[in-house]
Amino acid sequence: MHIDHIGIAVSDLESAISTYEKLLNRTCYKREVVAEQSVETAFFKTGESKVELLGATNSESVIRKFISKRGEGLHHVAFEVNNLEKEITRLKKEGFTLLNETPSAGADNKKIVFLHPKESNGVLVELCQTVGDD
Ligand code: CMX
Repeated sequence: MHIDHIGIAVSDLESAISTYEKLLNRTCYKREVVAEQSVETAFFKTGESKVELLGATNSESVIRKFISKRGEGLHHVAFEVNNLEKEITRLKKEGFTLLNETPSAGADNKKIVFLHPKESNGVLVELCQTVGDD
């Protein structure tokens, strides 16, 4: 396992991309809408991990809700795993509640599940696996 990406909730994706291009001194290499999550993502490579900017695509988006409650900022940490199904079984045995037990489609060719932040010390945790890596 390693940190695949950190997700940062932003209210204006265009402006945040410009800020992070300056900050990281590199261009955003991919933008992708994840319709199922009502988010638009923008990715930056930072070594073996990535920074994922997250903008809301509609008023029902969890990103919109998050920003209105807590403001912009760190939204989640995503760990890449080798076998998502095995990890789901292991974590359930450990007493964690998965927000979705059936992996859903994430950005960047990943299948993903989330753990509620209340069960991981206030941090929303995403587990992801590259589709085709099983
Ligand atoms: N990090 C830390 N705490 C969070 C949080 C986050 N990202 N999102 C919500 N919370 C906190 C809230 O502040 C709130 O805390 P209090 O009870 O102390 O006020 C509590 O969790 C409940 O929050 P809520 O606003 O009532 O929101 P919900 O319970 O309706 O939803 C969550 C929270 C995590 C279940 C929901 O946002 C979710 O399903 N997230 C997973 C999906 C997601 O985030 N997708 C976007 C990423 C897309 C991608 O990377 O592909």
